[in-house]
Amino acid sequence: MADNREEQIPVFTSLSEIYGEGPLLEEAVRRYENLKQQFVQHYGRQPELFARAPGRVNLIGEHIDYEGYSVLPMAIRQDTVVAIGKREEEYSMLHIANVDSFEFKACKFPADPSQEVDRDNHLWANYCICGYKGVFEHLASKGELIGPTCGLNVLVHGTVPIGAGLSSSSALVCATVVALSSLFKLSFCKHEVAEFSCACERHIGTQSGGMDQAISVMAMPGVAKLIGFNPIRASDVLLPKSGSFVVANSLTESKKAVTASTNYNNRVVECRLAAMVLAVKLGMPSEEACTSVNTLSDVEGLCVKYASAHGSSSPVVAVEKLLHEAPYNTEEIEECLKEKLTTIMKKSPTTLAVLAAASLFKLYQRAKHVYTEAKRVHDFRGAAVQSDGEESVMKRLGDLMNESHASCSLLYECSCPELENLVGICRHNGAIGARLTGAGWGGCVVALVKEEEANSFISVLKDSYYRPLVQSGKIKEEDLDSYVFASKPSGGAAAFKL
Ligand code: NG1
Repeated sequence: MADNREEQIPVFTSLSEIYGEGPLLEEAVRRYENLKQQFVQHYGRQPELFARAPGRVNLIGEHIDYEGYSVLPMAIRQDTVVAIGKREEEYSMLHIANVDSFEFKACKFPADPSQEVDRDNHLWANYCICGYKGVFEHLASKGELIGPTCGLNVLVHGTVPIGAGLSSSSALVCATVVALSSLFKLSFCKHEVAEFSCACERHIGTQSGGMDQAISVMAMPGVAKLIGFNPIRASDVLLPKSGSFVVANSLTESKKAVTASTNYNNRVVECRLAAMVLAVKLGMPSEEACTSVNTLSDVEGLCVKYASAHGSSSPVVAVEKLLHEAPYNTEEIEECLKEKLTTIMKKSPTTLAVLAAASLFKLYQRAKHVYTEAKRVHDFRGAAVQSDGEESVMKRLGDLMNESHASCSLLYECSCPELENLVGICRHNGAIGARLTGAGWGGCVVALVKEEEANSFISVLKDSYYRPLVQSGKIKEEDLDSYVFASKPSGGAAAFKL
């Protein structure tokens, strides 16, 4: 199982290294040429280099990366490309523009890496500033500095759908980081880039796990990756040849950064509260629980020990016996922890925002999801490598995807009516398994289908989910291929000096 964590981010001189041959390469050549021309029009000179980072589809392992558990995504061919060059004038400014200048307006920022990311004014280019800060913060953490900053010209073109659970945000952060690293001639290993790209994306205000940045940087063509954390590592997972993963966009945008305190960060905080309460119930002094327990993986050992006394090896036993299903209110949790939640969390403004927005916390449900989903990831990987016939392997993978979806929907409550509808349509039309993918509350589903049925499956989805939206004028027929597509694992982030 190859682990490429020590490799450096590649710098290619030919697009074929990533885009292969044939129509995909031809499309890429046109796209990069257009990016170059627009860069010249915009900034009056050629870009010095390009960097690209792919989006991803997570096959299984949802909302568990920030709890320290392994996940199983693959990179998709849709990516974000950044063209970059140093400015010759106004060299204290970063100019950041997008080829899609209607949707994503051009922005200017000071070339000061210590600037704060403005969380109250959510701009698309804030993700570039996260990447910019990340490079300098990482260098500073290693005791290295790259001298005076310089002004930069940046032009972006992305094909990863926005707010669709395919990680357009991390593709932009990682592409920015790779572009800057190459421009400043910094040689970082893949795992370093994955770690600090994850840390710097948190400047946006979400308490992200590291899955998206890790797969964007460490992906290899043709394989999905089992990504582990602390430290980040990635091993290959070969998927059954007779299966195809189809991604379908529910077209409900999930605005993760804007809804963080009620959705994404809320779940991160609920998991932390569940972990602390479990720790105390399992005998840890409350003071220690409040200071040293952050994630459910921190208390898994205690839960497993408890389970073994009850004839099981599953941490879920502790959840079922020690937590109650009814939501907890703040007072009950504070009584258990013998401390005010606002005091425990005082150093984290994003957590305080969650506490201000919620009064009830579903500790039982969230913890049960995390522990069962963590196990499903390993079961999925185990099933994928089994040799007892592709049909039965695919059935097992599909069942695990369905179980994952049920858990996301019922226990983690990160689905929405459009995703439920789409998952139902997938299953009624031959999907062996189908589930929401990514953070949820909108975005995409991923369905496993037989390779030979993928095209007809996609046609049926177009007819049943998308065509009514075309007829009502909400979407255009010519965009359908970007909303529903079969995906093979693509390669990871790279720089190009063309
Ligand atoms: P998306 O789907 O890109 O919003 C988010 C997190 C992941 C992971 C998934 C849920 C970021 C950058 N990504 O992904 O780390 O927690 O949700 O599994 O926040």
